[in-house]
Amino acid sequence: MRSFFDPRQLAHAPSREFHNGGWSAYAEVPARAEAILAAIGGTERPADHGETPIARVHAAAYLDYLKTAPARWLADGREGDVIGYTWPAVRRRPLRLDRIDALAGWYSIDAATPLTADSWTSAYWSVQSGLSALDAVLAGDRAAFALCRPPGHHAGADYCGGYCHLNTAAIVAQAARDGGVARVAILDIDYHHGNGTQDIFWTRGDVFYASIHADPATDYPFYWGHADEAGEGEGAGTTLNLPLAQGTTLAPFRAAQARALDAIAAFGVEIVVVSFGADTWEGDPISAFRLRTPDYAILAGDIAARGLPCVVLMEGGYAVSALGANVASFLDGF
Ligand code: SP5
Ligand code: ZN
Repeated sequence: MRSFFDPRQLAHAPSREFHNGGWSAYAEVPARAEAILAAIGGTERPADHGETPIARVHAAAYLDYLKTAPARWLADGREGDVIGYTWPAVRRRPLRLDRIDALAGWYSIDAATPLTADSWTSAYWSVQSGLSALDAVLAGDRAAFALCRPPGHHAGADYCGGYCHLNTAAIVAQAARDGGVARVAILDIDYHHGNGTQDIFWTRGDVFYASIHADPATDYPFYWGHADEAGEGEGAGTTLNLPLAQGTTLAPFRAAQARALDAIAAFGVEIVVVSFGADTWEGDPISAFRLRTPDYAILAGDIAARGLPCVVLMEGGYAVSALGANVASFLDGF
């Protein structure tokens, strides 16, 4: 399977994140990508598709914020990484302020996604890796892998969150649509609900979003991913949320994935974008499912057996010591 990665994806390295009432070391570290690279062998450098496919999904003002906020933060006398501390509960009115703290809250959903001067560059190349994997699949490959880092599925059209800045799964799905693919599905099997992806396609009838994740009653991102969220308008019925309890093992996860794949098959798609997180592993430091390393090959085999071309994108997975083996197991399963 062809795999894509650009070394510029390593540059983004915030020092810390704020969650559960205190500071922790940032979990989404560059060493994650290095561990995956060591386990899967060679990757190719992605082609540069420019900003046009990114701007098909993300708001221009948000892209400008990602590029300029770190310098503005320092110019305004702050230290370290850009991080918000106050958020508009509902964004009813347009943003009318130009203060960096207001921007940081406006364009984020949490305090666990700090921006550094390198965040834009790393996120940009993470997207390019995803788009190059799509190119391989559009050219006829059955599956291709993008070692996306930073990840993407928590990022919405105009906000970052959950270690994500640009939503590569959404950008790849939109690029497939723009390339003539009539119907696309996104299968999200990261431990966390992909609230950003869901939000981007919430009212869209051409992109199906199915997610298996920890019940938002117990896990981030809390406000999204409940079983009754199914899309609205033209998107009514094109979102499928399958939350599972902490402690979930292979059998119930596999059954939920079969349900998601049945729904995707019924929708009649030509391409599946897989948002793959290895934070479902039993030893993940911030998660609580109990999948084992060989389980990933079984889950990937079930996906491949459906016979649909797959663009596999890396999302989460924070146990660096096991991450390479877990990703290799998943890719071997194809
Ligand atoms: C892409 C992805 O996997 N993003 C995950 C973002 C999760 N951020 C919030 C982490 C909250 C961790 N709570 C840990 C409890 C450990 N006992
Ligand atoms: Zn996750």
